[in-house]
Amino acid sequence: MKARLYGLPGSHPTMAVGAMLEYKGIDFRRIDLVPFLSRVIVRRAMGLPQNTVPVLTIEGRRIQGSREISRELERLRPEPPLFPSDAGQRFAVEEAERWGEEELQHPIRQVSLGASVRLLLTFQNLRPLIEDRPACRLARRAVPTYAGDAPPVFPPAWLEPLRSAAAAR
Ligand SMILES: N[C@@H](CCC(=O)N[C@@H](CS)C(=O)NCC(=O)O)C(=O)O
Repeated sequence: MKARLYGLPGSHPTMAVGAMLEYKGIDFRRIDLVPFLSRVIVRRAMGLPQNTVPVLTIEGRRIQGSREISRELERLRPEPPLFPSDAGQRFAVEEAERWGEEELQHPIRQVSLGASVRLLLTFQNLRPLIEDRPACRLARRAVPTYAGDAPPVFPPAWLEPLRSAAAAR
């Protein structure tokens, strides 16, 4: 059984799906999409209902979302199990998974200030406009290396306000 895991650099739900695949012993290749372009690829080219990753292709199917993927993996390869067989325990695990996805996942994106700003620094378009700011120095100290280097994909009009602010500093 072979799989392809589409993600984004730094995506924690994609990391979680990678861990599920490793736990199940399923061979997979991880493909990191370019941020923002990923939305078009996932929605338009792959024809999926949401514009987000993780997306897994496996056994001729395309599955989107970490919780949907965990269930499909359990169906395709029951052993070793991701969910307990006891109904009460399974309910508790599913509830923990729901909480992690619905309530914890997004606030972590917001509170991890150093990591978020460090992610911003992986955009070639943005880097020269922001890297002299104290928040970026903090981000580089907190996260010295960060996987990913996004090519210049932003329309010039989006960058203009940042350019003017940088020139005024
Ligand atoms: N809640 C979803 C994750 C959805 C999500 O927000 N994915 C992010 C990456 S961690 C994404 O694709 N962001 C791209 C964008 O919003 O453009 C899950 O657990 O599968």
